[in-house]
Amino acid sequence: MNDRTIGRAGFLGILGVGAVGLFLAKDATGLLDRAIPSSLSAVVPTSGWRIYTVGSSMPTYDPATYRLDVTGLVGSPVSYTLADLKAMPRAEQVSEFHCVTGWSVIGVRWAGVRIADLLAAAGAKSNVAALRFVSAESPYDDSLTLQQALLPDVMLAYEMDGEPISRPHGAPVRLVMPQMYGYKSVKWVNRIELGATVVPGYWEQNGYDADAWLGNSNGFSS
Ligand SMILES: Nc1nc2c(c(=O)[nH]1)N[C@H]1C(S)=C(S)[C@@H](COP(=O)(O)O)O[C@H]1N2
Ligand SMILES: [Mo]
Repeated sequence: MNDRTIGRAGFLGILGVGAVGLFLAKDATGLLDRAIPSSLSAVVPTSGWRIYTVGSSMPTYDPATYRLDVTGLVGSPVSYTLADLKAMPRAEQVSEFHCVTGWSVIGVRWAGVRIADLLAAAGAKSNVAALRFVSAESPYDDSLTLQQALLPDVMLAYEMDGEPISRPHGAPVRLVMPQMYGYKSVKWVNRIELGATVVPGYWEQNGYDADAWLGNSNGFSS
């Protein structure tokens, strides 16, 4: 098993070794210690991306066939190409990314579409209270409340560090939710379902908190 194809067992396995890693981390990552919430610094064993999937292969982006469908509480379902998404107001940010297993990446540059702009374009109904982000990598999905999705640093990103999002990182679009653990940041998003209630996501069905706030959810103890 390697990080590129790490699955559910790998995720849970890494949780097991996290406690060992933290003893190495304390002195080695002074920079990280300062950059992340102090409650997190003790459990950061490394820095740098690890590529996660729950399936055995990564979805392939084909510009000719890719669509982002917005369904549910919307006037009528809409379907966007990547070009359509890029024609919406462009947002940029630099944010941190923290996986619940203990690794972090700071200073990630993202560009993409704010959820508010997407909802406006799609004609979302006023009774939308939750958004379910569905991955082309079945069965991965996760949801946010409307309030969470409208936080100013949440976006549907199509660029990372100045380049189109690569296939391992979720091409062509992934969710970015920096204030929650990485499992909320669904890769290879191809459908957003607008609903009235939050639907428990892939990892929530495995015991993780739906409200996966950094340092304030069950990520450490489970
Ligand atoms: N489709 C999909 N999205 C996913 C995951 C996954 O396995 N499949 N893993 C999540 C987790 S647990 C983390 S920490 C991040 C990791 O992002 P990266 O693979 O770009 O490093 O993606 C999240 N989004
Ligand atoms: Mo994660």
